[in-house]
Amino acid sequence: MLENIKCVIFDLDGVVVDTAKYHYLAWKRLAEGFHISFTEKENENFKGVSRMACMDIICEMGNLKINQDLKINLANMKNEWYVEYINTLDQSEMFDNVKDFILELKKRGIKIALGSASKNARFILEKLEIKDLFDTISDGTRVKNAKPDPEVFLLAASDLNVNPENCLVIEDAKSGVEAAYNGKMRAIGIGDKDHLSQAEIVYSQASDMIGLLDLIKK
Ligand code: B16
Ligand code: MG
Repeated sequence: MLENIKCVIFDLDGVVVDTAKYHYLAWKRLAEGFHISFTEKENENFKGVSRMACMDIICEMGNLKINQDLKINLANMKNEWYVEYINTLDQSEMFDNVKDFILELKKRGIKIALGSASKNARFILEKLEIKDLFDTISDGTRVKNAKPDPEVFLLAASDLNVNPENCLVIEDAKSGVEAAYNGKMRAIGIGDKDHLSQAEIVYSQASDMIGLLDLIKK
């Protein structure tokens, strides 16, 4: 049983929508411009990781010695491509059951928050036409410290005046699960059981989170 849950905090990429494939295409385009091979395997390390931290990984992979200004320009370029790719995003790309799950939680009086590293989170929620379902949006535009630092989740809890121990985080990234625990919150994982072994429950697919309705108690 998941008792005393007053707020559910959703990660975005990998939990609400599969934007990872678009991040992948944009990073791949940048990496291959520097003759760095970039496959879905490398992309796994980019999930839940902030844009500039991803840029640092690209530099390490290609042994690129470039200054901070150029790094920022390249990360901006990647973002322009990414935004171009997600420009046609719509509700059909949301994971199944997520909207119904949110609606049912709201009916039960449980607060809904977003806790995402992305600076494009609001744009994506607007595209998916679900922005208004969120009681607060804590994202990469509002925090300094990347997951596993709990800042993004603690900010959501403080926006809603809910104690961290009454928050349940749903995350697809290991660093996100760690961030939840670092913030004294509870955590559910979406993805690979071995990779997310710290989480209280791990569902292999986002659509399975609907099963939490039988377990969550306010
Ligand atoms: P942006 P999440 C994360 O979203 C993505 O998983 C990660 O791949 C991306 O680099 C990061 O957002 C920053 O995104 O470039 O749009 O600011 O999983 O925390 O919702
Ligand atoms: Mg994620």
